[in-house]
Amino acid sequence: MTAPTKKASVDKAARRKRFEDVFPVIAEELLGYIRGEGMPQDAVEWYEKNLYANTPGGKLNRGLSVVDSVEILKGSELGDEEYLKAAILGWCVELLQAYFLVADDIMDQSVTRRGQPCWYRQPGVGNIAINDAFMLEAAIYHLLKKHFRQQTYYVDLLELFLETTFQTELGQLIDLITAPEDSVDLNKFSLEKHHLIVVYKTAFYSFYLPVALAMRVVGITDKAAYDLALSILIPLGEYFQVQDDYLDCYGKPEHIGKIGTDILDNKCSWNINTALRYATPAQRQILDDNYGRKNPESEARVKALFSEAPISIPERYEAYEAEVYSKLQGLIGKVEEQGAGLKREVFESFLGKIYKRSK
Ligand code: GPP
Ligand code: MG
Ligand code: MG
Ligand code: MG
Repeated sequence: MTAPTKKASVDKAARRKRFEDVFPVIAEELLGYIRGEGMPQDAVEWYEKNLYANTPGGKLNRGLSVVDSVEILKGSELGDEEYLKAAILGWCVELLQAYFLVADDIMDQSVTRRGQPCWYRQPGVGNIAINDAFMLEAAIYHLLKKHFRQQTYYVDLLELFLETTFQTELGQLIDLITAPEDSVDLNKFSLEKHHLIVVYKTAFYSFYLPVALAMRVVGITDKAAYDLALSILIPLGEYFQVQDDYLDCYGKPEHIGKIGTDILDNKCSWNINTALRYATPAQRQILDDNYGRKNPESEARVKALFSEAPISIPERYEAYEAEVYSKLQGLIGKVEEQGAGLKREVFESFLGKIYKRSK
């Protein structure tokens, strides 16, 4: 992949801006609705703060991918009305993400998100964040009904959101129960377990959902096309979550906007599974004694060990990234010959958004 040209990065900023400009329209619809229900002013203001603090402000890869995929699959620029429809669906994916992150940060006891204190840690929020997460999710179905009720594919959109939500919750469940806070047992971890966790907790909603929504919008109904999309987007999503796991330890908080908690939280992450595979018996003992312990000294000991030979996480990550990139290129290269009406650019565009990311 070559470095983006100046024009490409200007285009990228303009695309992002156009998408971001739709958010206030959506927020106003939601706020107008609750005002119309006679909700008091402080409730309207609370929902407004919740929506703005948690929905925009991220990388927007998922939301932008809906718009980009609709455009690529249609093969022409979108008119204003078509653009708005695609962008609303994109924002629905971002609302789903906001809902998950608000809840995930409570469950993971995280400290910061997107460079700010996590929502549940903001003054006066606390446990109300649980209800706020539900209200971010509810926004999705309100918007879908308002804007897509008349479309023949309305039920398909509903099913996509509902099914991927269930899949993500299953992933979150196995993520959490594989990482009990009070009993660390590294024998419970494996790269196979990790694969299952990340496919369910991340890949379906972050990768398959945006593309499948776009496919519905442009009228693709053939099941084979959805299966083909899934066969590429699931490994792409797995790669993305491996990056997330790696950056939890090796990313800079000022880049990733959050402080990693995976070691303290006893998470079945890519780093620990890779470390377990290559650790010497002495290193394994250090991991057994320090991983998942709620103190900064143990966390620092594990972090240091991750970089030591023969564990060497940074080198192994670099090798993994090169290998998975060429495997994904191979899969993407064969998309059009399958004759399912898909275009390889949909997947190239998504891969381009995440390849070698540092945030
Ligand atoms: C990412 O895990 C997965 C999610 C955010 C899905 C959460 C699902 C729910 C049903 C709440 P992560 O904890 O590694 O993400 P991060 O590193 O961003 O905290
Ligand atoms: Mg989590
Ligand atoms: Mg988390
Ligand atoms: Mg993480």
